[in-house]
Amino acid sequence: GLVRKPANFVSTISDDRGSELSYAGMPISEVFQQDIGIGGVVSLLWFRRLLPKYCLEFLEMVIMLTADHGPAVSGAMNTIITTRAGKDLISSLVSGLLTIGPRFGGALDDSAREFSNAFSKGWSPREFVDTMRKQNKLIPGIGHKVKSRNNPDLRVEIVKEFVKKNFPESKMINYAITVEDVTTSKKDNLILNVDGAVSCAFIDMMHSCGAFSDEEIKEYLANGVLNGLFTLGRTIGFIGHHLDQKRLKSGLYRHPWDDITYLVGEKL
Ligand code: Q5B
Repeated sequence: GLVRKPANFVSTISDDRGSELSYAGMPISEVFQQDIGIGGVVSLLWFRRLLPKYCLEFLEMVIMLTADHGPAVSGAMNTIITTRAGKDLISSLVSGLLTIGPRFGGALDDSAREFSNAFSKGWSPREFVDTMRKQNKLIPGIGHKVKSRNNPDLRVEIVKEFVKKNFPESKMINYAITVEDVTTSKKDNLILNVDGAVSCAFIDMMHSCGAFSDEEIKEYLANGVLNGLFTLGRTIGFIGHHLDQKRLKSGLYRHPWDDITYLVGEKL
């Protein structure tokens, strides 16, 4: 009889073979009939299930509020410089995306891990801060170059407000806020930043919505879903910066000599 050739790939999120494309089993026509939005599409393609409405709104809100933070941040700078060097959209975008990491925009996964670990061990905020200091580690999700207690990051306020209004549970973000009390008592800019607020709120969302087992939550976090969310949002802004520079017909950028300290040949 016929021997079926074993498949080289397994895929579980979408299917384009029939008359209608489907996302996690939901036909594309229904995606629009049910008006599930970008949050719903992320929910289907990343989690293979349609999460409750407030979760979809949360995902969409995060994409909206991480979309851009001006031209001065690392990633936008890289994109702008690459565009001005004459490169195409994809190259400029990728050059910006490659800056997303532990210090800029990509602290979400580490933040989720460290805050969850501290919370599950029952550490007081002070114990958490002291333990991290002893280990010579900065707390991911804490600190900002320009935002501070006196110049609060409104994006973080929006996240906190949303969680308070819509989530059945908010243990992790509440814990993070108490950690922020300890860190800002040392230095005004050691606030809970956008990476930290989103990551802790996201953990609260996953635990409280009833759609995930503890194992699944661990796996999604370990697999980088949170930095993925920031990357998804910020892609909108980086493309915007590329198009902006093209529109402005900006020429090649060269950094001014007087903004570089040259120690060439000097004893350092
Ligand atoms: N100290 C963000 O540093 C920054 C501490 C800390 C304990 C901390 C720093 C940091 C963790 C990574 C993180 C995401 C590099 C930031 C983002 C998106 C963005 C960006 C935008 C957007 C800022 C001065 C003193 C030292 C340090 C202590 C600093 N951070 N202690 N835990 N986390 N955070 N990244 O101001 O005693 O004087 O030696 O790495 O969460 O990327 O808008 O720009 O949307 O695009 O340069 O918002 O906090 O301070 O490193 O000179 O430290 O504070 O130990 O203490 P700064 P440093 P001491 S959101």
